[in-house]
Amino acid sequence: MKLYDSRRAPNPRRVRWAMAEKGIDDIEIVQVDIMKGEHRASDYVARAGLANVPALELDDGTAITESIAICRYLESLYPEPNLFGRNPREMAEIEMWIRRTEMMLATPLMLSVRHAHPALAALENQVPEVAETNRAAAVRALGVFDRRLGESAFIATDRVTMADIIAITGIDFSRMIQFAPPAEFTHVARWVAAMRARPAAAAGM
Ligand SMILES: N[C@@H](CCC(=O)N[C@@H](CS)C(=O)NCC(=O)O)C(=O)O
Repeated sequence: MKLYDSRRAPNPRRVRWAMAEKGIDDIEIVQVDIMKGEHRASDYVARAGLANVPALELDDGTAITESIAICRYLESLYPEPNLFGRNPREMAEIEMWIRRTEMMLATPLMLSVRHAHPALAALENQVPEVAETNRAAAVRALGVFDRRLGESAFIATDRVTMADIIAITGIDFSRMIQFAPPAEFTHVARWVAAMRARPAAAAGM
């Protein structure tokens, strides 16, 4: 298998983080420089199916190009430590928090960076209002996560799951625009520190 990766991008980092949690070190990593437009080259798009990273190319040539789908595939090959749930209830709860972290937090943070950071004008037709609206949406979402983290060690349950990886990689990416969760969200602050202290946090920094 080959993982098409881009070091500074947040979505490939989700996969590297999940691989690090699971101790997976036998996948070839191929760097794709999105700032140079390598992901838009016709041979890459033909392989991956989309001008996006990450992409996991299987030995039979199949490409999986969504970060969460890649992580699910890896979980089926390397079930422990478990990131997606071990029984129906856990699987549903983790899926709920995966969707919330992606839609309420990671996507707004990604849009606020893409529409505000000067370097990303190469990839995005930047609209300042989009950056501001999404930054405010991310702050509102952090209020929801703060309440949740007041009652749970990690976002979905009492251990790290894919939901935590999605959230922290989004938050870390937003440091590019000097974004930080507001200090009033003390439970988020405790969880951010715990996530950043994990050995897997080194994946992609
Ligand atoms: N939903 C996809 C998103 C993939 C994505 O947007 N990747 C970014 C890098 S983090 C990308 O390839 N951007 C290229 C571009 O915007 O041209 C996933 O989770 O894998």
